[in-house]
Amino acid sequence: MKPKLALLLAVIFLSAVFSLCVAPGLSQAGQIKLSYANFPPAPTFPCVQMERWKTEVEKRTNGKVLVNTFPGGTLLDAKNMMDGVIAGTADIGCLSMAYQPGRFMVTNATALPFGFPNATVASLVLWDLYKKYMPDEFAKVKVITMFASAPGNIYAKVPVKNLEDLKGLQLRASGGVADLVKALGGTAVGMPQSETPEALQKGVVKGAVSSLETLMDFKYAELCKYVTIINGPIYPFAVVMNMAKWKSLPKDVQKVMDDMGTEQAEWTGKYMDGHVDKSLEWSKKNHGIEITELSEEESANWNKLLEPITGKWIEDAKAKGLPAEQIVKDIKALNKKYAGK
Ligand code: DTR
Repeated sequence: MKPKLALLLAVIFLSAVFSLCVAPGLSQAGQIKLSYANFPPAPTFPCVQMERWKTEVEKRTNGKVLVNTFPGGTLLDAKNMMDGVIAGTADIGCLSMAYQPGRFMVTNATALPFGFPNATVASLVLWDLYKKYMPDEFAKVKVITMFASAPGNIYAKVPVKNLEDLKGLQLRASGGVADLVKALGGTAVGMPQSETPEALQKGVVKGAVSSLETLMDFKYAELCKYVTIINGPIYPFAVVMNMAKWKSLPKDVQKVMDDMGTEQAEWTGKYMDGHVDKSLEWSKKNHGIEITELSEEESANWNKLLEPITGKWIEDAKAKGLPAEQIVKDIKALNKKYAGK
């Protein structure tokens, strides 16, 4: 064999051996890979918090854990998130409890009209509530963290300045927010956030009630020029991990994740609150949205209509054997505690 050819063959052989044995060893020896599914598009806040968690976990475990993220419903979508994680289709998943209000009764109590001032406070309240009650509906998974959207407000293709404007108006809303729309005389159309852009485009709904960062992140401000500030209910979210996967993790990795629960809830709330402000600026500047603040009198009328909602939830929750009044009391007390900080 010619020396040049022999050298070439040796190089090919050695690089094959390196890539088969050594290279994977460098990046993968003992490395734990976790898949993390999310339902809305990558730039939206549930996915931004997912990327932040991924980065922090990878850093704090010194690369022992690698998290592969799947935004935009590419692995699991909004409605099969919980069951998909239980089944192990994804190791981790982020879900909005409002899309299955009967299933997540305790944590969805945070979507009653409590008047949370912002997402940071609501997220900390939700996380504490979960830790106190550890509700059965999460028994099959490990809960990594919880967080909330900012308070929901109305945005629509038509102005909503009073209850008359709201009568029969089709607004996209789920869970506790849907109860609010119904109580005010509007027509609530339930669907995940990820299906809302098409529904607005096609005119299936005339607007929606959700946190206002969506005006920018989903470009709703292009279609919905009218915003009515009601400081309505939040949407609660949970990040859950397949239980068998959790149990298979080394103790030091579990500790990193457990230590991040509260921090991640607060980080997400703060990110969300800052993002709402940016979104409003962007929407005013680029799409000339009109913002309506209700008069005190109008506001009082609206609030009266909302009063029965909590009573009805208490009845339903009691029928399911839950300490409903105590849960409501706890949420109010926690709201005070964190809002006062
Ligand atoms: N579950 C929610 C809350 C929400 C607010 N912003 C976003 C962005 C992406 C997904 C969900 C959300 C809702 O359905 O409105």
